[in-house]
Amino acid sequence: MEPTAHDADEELPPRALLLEMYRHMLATRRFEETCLDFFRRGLIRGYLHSYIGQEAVAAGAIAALRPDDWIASTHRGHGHCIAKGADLRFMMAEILGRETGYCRGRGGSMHIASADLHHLGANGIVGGGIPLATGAALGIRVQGGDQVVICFFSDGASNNGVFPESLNLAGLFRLPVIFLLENNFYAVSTPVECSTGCCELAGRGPAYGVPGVCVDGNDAIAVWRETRRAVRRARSGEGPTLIEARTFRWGGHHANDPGQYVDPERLAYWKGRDPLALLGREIRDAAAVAAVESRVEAELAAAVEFALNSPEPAVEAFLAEIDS
Ligand SMILES: Cc1ncc(C[n+]2csc(CCOP(=O)(O)OP(=O)(O)O)c2C)c(N)n1
Repeated sequence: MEPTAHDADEELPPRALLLEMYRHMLATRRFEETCLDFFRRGLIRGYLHSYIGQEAVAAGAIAALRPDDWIASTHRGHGHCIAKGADLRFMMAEILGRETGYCRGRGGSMHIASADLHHLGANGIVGGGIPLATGAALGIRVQGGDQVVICFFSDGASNNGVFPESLNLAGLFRLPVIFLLENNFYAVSTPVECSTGCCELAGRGPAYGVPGVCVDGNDAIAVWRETRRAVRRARSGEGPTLIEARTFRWGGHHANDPGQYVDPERLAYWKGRDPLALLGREIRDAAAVAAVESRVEAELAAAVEFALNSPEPAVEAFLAEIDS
């Protein structure tokens, strides 16, 4: 199955939405660059998985949602969180382990969640969000709501047993969930062709009564268009869709992994298809793009200042929580 790109004859997102998608993608890129720098300076504890290169998937998909729709995310989840409208100050504080963070510094990079944002959470367990999102979709159905859930996960997670189990239930009950498989072609250092006998991952959906589509994951407009179609389907009671968005990680698996196993030519090909540059070209308005850039820089600077000046959780409070 060849991934679809958007074509010039098709309806574009409204201009304000295009700019919002661009803002979320640029904020993610700059946020991730800052986090990598902080990690190397020893300011971030634990792991850090960068979303650089994949920004168009989160921004394009979430642009098709209403604010009261839900998402479930992964260990590589900063882009999803930003596109869902997160405040960079509380995100940065969380990642730096500060009391002012989304989860009061207890979660860190891999565990940001916010009920206010309708974000079910990033997840350190590969595939962990898939049954969670399916359950949330069942909850919406039982309560008679019309929200939908997007579940982000990647190629490695799609080999976990919870994936077919969840697709089976979602297909059977026609649940309002969109399985958004970000195929970045690697699970840590294992290329997708070494972990499955069939690399056409979108093709796994129809076996469970779930339509599967494959989209160019570096083309934010194409991702928005396919997700909007899937959202309409889910909201009208027709059930789930599996979207395989093909994209690429621009670095190793995490901040400490130089990614030397990745073929440099392949990486160069994907860097030549920078999702930000592709969307920037569509906007064709240098002044509007410059305004977005200034806003992102200002918000990021404010986030860094806020986080660095925030307190770490007090040891006594932390121990009291464990005891209670
Ligand atoms: C259930 C489980 N198994 C293994 C791991 C260790 N692990 C962390 S990330 C990762 C690779 C995940 O690959 P993929 O789902 O393709 O996501 P990507 O890192 O490419 O975004 C693995 C195996 C884990 N965290 N959870």
